[in-house]
Amino acid sequence: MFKPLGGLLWSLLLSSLAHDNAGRAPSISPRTMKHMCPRPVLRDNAISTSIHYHGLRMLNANTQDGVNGVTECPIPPGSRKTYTFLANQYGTAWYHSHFPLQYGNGVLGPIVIKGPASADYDTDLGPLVLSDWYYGSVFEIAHRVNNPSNPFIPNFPGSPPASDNVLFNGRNINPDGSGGTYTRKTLTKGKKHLLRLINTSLQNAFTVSLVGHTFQVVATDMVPIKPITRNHLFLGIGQRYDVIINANQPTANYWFNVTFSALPCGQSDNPYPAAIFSYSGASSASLPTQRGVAPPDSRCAAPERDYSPIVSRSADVNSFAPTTSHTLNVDLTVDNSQARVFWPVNNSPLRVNWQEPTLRYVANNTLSSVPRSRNLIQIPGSNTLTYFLLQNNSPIPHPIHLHGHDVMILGSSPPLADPLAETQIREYNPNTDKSTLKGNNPPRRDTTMLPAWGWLLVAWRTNNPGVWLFHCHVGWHVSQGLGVQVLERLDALRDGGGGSLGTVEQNCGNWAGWYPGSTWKQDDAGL
Ligand SMILES: [Cu+2]
Repeated sequence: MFKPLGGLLWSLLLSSLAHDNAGRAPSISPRTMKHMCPRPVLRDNAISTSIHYHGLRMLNANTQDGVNGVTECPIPPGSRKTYTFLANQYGTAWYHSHFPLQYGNGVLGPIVIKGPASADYDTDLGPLVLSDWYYGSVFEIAHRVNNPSNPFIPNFPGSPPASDNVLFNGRNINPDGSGGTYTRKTLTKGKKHLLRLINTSLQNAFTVSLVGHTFQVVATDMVPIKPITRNHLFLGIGQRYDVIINANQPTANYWFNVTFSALPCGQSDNPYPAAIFSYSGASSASLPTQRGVAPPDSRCAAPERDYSPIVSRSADVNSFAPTTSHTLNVDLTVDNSQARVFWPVNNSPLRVNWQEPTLRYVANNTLSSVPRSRNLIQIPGSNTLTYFLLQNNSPIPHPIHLHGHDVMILGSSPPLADPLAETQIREYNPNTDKSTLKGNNPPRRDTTMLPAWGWLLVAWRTNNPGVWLFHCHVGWHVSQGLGVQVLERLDALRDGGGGSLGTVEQNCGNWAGWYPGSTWKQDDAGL
C-alpha cells in the first residue's frame, strides 16, 4: 500500500564530490579522485530508500550502484549505508533514490566533479537542476496513473498528470503568482560562464533557451565533446549538458525559459517556467523585459548526431544484425485482472524483489533460479562490444538510461510529428536503416531517447562486471515495469570485479526485520 510522504522527516547527508583544486586544464586528461564517500543517512520511521549515482560508472564497483532489489536491500528506517567508490570521471551527474518514485518527492541532488573542459571559460556557475514538481505526493498520484479506468488524459490508460510547477535548483514562483521566488544566476559582462544543466524530472522533458544568448555545448552527460553551439537544448529525463554562456549582451536581466513539446513527453500547469540570468549591475529587483521566442517543438528528441566525443570510440555497424536476445520490445499494456497499467519489455514487466537482490544470486551461484519477472539478461563476452536494439510499440517516447556505462548511440528512427495519430511501429529495417547508422565516433552518453513508434540502437564495451539496470527514466514507467537487468562478465563479478559481494547483505538483515511489520508493501516494479 502506498503512503504519502507528507510530514515525515528526511535527513540526507552527502559529502561534496566537488574537487576544488582541480581547475581547468588546457587539454582533456583523466583525473582520478580517491576517498570519495557519499553518506546518505535516512532518519525516518516509515519508509526505506536506496541511493543511486546517476552517470557515475561505478567501474569495478557494481555493489555500490545503489539499486534496491538489484545491488542491495533497501536501507530501512534507522539504518545507514556508506557508498564507497572511485570517482574516475569528471563532469555533471546527480544522485537520486531508486526506491520507486521516491525521487519525485525530492530525494535527489546534483553531483559535480571538477575537471577540464573542451573549451575555455572564466567562471563555473555550477549546476542548474531542472525538476518537475507535483503538489501531491507522487505515491498518491501513482494510484491514478496505475489505474487504467481513471487516467489523467481520458481514454489514455497510464497517462500521467501535468506537473504543477517546474523548479530551478529547487525554487520557482507559484504559477498563480501567490508566492515563491525565481532562481537567479549572475553573469559577468564580457566573461564566459560554464553552466551544468540537469533534468532530474519524474516525467517532464524540457527544451531550454536563454533569451539573447547561445549555448556552447562541451559535454553530453559525462562525455566531453568537441564544442558545438546551440540556440536551445532538449533534455530528456536524466540527461545533462555542460554549456558555456558568453555574456556578450547589454547589461540587463534575461529569461532562461523552459518550453515543452506538444508530443507526450511532459506538460506543466506552469505556462511559462523560467529562471532569471542577471548581468552584474542590472537591477536585481526587476524582471527581464524580453519574453523571448519559443524554440521549435523538439518532438521529444535531441539532435544528438553531431555531438562528437573528444575521446573517440567506434563500433562496427556494417556487421550489426538484430538478434532476438538483444532486441528489447517495449509495450504499453493493461492487465484487466489486476486493473493495472504495465510497460513490459519483451512481454514481461520488470519486478525486482527487495528482499532478494540479484547480486545475492550471483554470490550464491543460484542464477538459474532467478524468476522470469526479474528480466535478467546475461550478455556474453569480455571487453567486447554488445549491441542492443530497442523497439517502441507505443506512441510515448522514453528516456532510456543504462547504469555502469556510457552507450554509443548508433542510430534511431526519426521522431514522428504526431505519434498519437499513428498506430504502427516502424521496426528497424536493415535494408533501409543500416545506411543511417553512425559507427565512427558516434554520440555517447548514459541516457538517450527511444522515439515513439520507433527504434534505438546502442552499443557498449563489456568492461565493467556487474548487474546493470537498463531502464526508462520516466518514474511512472520504470515503476510499471519498463526495464531489464543486464548481467555483464559473470566470472569477473564472482571474483570481486564489482566489489566485495559480501557488502550486498549489509542492510538485508535489518530490512528483513523491519519490512514485515511495516505498512509499506511493494506493489510495483520496486524501482
Ligand atoms: Cu518510459
